[in-house]
Amino acid sequence: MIIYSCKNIFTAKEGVDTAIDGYFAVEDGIITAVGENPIPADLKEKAEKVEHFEGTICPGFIDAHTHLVHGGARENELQMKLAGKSYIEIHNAGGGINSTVRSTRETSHADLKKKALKHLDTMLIHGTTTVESKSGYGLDMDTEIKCLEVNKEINEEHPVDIVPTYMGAHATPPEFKGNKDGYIKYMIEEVMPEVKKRGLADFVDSFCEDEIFSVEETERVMQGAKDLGFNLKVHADEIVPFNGAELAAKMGAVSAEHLMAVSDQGIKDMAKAGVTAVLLPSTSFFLMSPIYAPAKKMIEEGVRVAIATDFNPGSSPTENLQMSMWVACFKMKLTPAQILRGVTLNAAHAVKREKTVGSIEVGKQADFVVFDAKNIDFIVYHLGVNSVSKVFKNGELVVDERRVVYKK
Ligand code: IZC
Ligand code: ZN
Repeated sequence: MIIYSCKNIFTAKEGVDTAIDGYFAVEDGIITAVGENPIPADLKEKAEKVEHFEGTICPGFIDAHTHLVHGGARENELQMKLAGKSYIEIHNAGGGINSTVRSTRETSHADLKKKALKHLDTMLIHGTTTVESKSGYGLDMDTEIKCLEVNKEINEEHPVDIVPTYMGAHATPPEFKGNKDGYIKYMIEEVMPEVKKRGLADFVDSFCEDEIFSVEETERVMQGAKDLGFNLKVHADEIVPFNGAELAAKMGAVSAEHLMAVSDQGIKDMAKAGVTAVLLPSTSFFLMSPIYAPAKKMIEEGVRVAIATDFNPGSSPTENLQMSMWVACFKMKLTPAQILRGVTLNAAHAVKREKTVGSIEVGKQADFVVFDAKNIDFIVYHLGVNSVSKVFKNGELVVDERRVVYKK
């Protein structure tokens, strides 16, 4: 058993919004004791060693919304964006999601895996120890399965834990052009049962948005997923108000994500149904939008709010969750404690892993990050640099001085 002590430990325990001057014990990768300093003498006696850290310790970050596995990149869209083209205009012109679908279909399993592992290392050195990863750039059976198999393999081979999500309802693929109903039927009757049979996804997500999937179409996808026993997520009210949050509440989704254009009724419904809001401030920033999800209002109304990167090649090409944290502070005006809760315990709820990760509490995985920061405010205040000094995953040191040190 090893005891770690630090003057500033943000445990993320429900209801505790300040850091403690404390310690925690780790045995076989699990947290077995947590408390305020001084360390009790009887516990200290049993420890192999006591390690003291300067700086600030937080639970490992959980990035609850990413499109990790994809081929290619879309930097070619930057000039179009600068010339004033909107996300949907680029999408309708054959760019956007469909351009990444083309590159993902063309990329081999081995190359997709190599690329995803590289992104995961970048996430890890910025403090992320659990990642939700959506498919949705294959759309056909073979490519969706290929991407989900990559998720499964990287989960086994890389220290970061992957929470896999099937997101066939991300766009309608070219082979179903003009036949969205046919595509929905294909997903429900063919792809989802195969994904379920192979145990390749915990969640099913859908892009409920004007010109993508209507509320009625999304509901059909969600119902199909629910009938097969999947947990639900939904991309809701990202670009225009669309009653996506209301749908999430009605369908009993675990989370509704984006919510830049959420309605007052949607917020109320989410609070009542216990739907976690996963907000993606770096996406507003990258889309050059002045609109950010009303995070403060949601918190006031009793909605659990998580913050994630939305890592994807089109609307948020960053693996760095600290980027989303800065924007959450300076654009959404969330406090450092609200933001840290949003990337730890609340994010754990968004992926249904709240029993095992997301806080420094007895019984949870010893996933934690040591920041080169004198308090929690400093983590969010120190802009544009990586404040992570060390990362521990299941009690093992995996990042030291901003470099990965786990055995590959
Ligand atoms: O590739 O544009 N919003 N899906 C929904 C995305 C953004 C990813 C993309
Ligand atoms: Zn997304």
